[in-house]
Amino acid sequence: LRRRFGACQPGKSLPALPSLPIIGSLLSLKSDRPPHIFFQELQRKYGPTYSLMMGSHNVIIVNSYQHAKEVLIKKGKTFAGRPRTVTTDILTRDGKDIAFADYSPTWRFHRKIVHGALCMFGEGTASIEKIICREADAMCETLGEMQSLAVDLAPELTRAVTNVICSLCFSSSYKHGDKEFEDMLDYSQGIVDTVAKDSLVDIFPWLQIFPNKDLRVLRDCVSVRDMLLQKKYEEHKANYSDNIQRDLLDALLRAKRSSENNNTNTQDVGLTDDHLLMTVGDIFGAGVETTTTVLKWSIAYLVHHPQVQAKIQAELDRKIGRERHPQLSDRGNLPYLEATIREVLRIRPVSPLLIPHMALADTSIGDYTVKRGARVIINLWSLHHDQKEWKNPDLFDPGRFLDKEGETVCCPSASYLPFGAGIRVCLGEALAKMELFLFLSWILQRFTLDVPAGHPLPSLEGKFGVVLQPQKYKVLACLREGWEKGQAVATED
Ligand code: HEM
Ligand code: PLO
Repeated sequence: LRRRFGACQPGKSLPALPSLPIIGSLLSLKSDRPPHIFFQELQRKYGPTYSLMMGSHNVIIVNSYQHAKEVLIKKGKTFAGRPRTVTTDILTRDGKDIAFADYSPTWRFHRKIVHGALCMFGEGTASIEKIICREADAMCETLGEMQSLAVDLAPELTRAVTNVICSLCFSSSYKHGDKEFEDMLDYSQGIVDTVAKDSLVDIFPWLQIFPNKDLRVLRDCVSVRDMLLQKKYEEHKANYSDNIQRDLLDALLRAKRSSENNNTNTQDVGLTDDHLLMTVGDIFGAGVETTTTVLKWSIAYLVHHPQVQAKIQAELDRKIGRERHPQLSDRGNLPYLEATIREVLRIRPVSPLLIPHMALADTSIGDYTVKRGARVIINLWSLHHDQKEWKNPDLFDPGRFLDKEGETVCCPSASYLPFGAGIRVCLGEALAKMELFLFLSWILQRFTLDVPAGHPLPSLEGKFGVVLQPQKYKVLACLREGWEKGQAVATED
């Protein structure tokens, strides 16, 4: 019968970790190592793709780029689902956002609106460049005031990045010392520390009935965040006009109003207040935490590798000089800086396990059978540290992303997906790349970053969570020699 209907051969079963009823493979998963490194090590015993049980859920771990691309690109639609978990449900009012929402018409619709709104500000349009440069300028001013002091740059980097996304989402920004900004820093760190860490409640939802400190912190932080989002939403509703679209929230409001006017059932596409709030919440949260994290990693690596910093500065001096500030159109002219950003995204991926995917139908990965409902974790850490693909993968070497002459940026391996790929690819890739380029070029044109005397070098060990964050560290930002005299003139609006 199978032959007659041309059905494919039944596939092989995936190598599997031992598993017990109820607890699944929990006993084999006990490790002091963070999950991305532990999953990478398990390859030695089970091969690059294997399965395990988290409670009653079948989870497939993919450690090779061949299988990763099959999941994300070739069979992208089949694997576009997202599993629901206790913690992400708390964050997103049961999956009413984009990143943690399952594949559905509502998800597609919201993704499309946000994509359209981000393109409106996107590359090529002057507005986004102006916004980022305004923040870069303010940040450099503040760094100048902190000269020769050992400082944690994180709050200033976060404020600059937050103001960019705040301008895009809400047309607002924060001043130094703003109380709302301080509250935002606190709740966001609380969320990063507790959400989607594959903690026990996500594996065994029934554990919610017991008091759980992490879950309490998460609920408290989410409620502070929701109040802030609600406030922005009310302000926008009060000042809304069909004729002007100021920002992303206006774009969402316009879509909601136009479907109401056309008598479409707004519930069908999920244009409820909850969906709108959770969608901006996603973009705001992703916009702040990811880019800030990469800037922190970049500075940590630059302090470890002063020769890389000097090479970027030489390139900046040669191609831009000191009479003007870097701008987006310089991007193609600064290959060493571009290669450094790529190398930071390789060696410390923001999202080392991406966000879990879920099979929406019975399918396969390579020769292996995969059942509908299986969760698939792409271990980006393994892809980016694969010995077969990268020479000395643990070495920080921007040169690996340059051709022999050192003039053109290239990608030496296909095992590189810092933003994911396929229909769930990152929505903010273009924005993040513009920000990283502009912030780093502005800082390095003017300052040299160093370890303060008596302080240790920044730790390069990441803190695993929904984003892989560096630990806190202090640096010295010293104005470069001669900068005071040859200071770039502020660009006219
Ligand atoms: C998803 C990386 C910045 C918005 C993702 C994913 C990765 C990623 C790996 C998951 C893909 C998957 O599950 O297959 C990064 C990196 C960034 C960055 C490395 C910075 C360097 C941003 C920014 C925004 C953003 C600035 C917002 C403007 C999103 C959204 C999703 C996402 C909404 C969910 C997409 C979906 O599930 O359909 N990102 N991201 N990201 N990112 Fe980013
Ligand atoms: C960061 C903390 C915020 O308070 C809420 C938030 C929303 C969207 C999340 C983001 C957090 C972390 C990074 C995520 C992003 C969606 C896509 C992005 C997971 C939890 C990545 C890198 O995949």
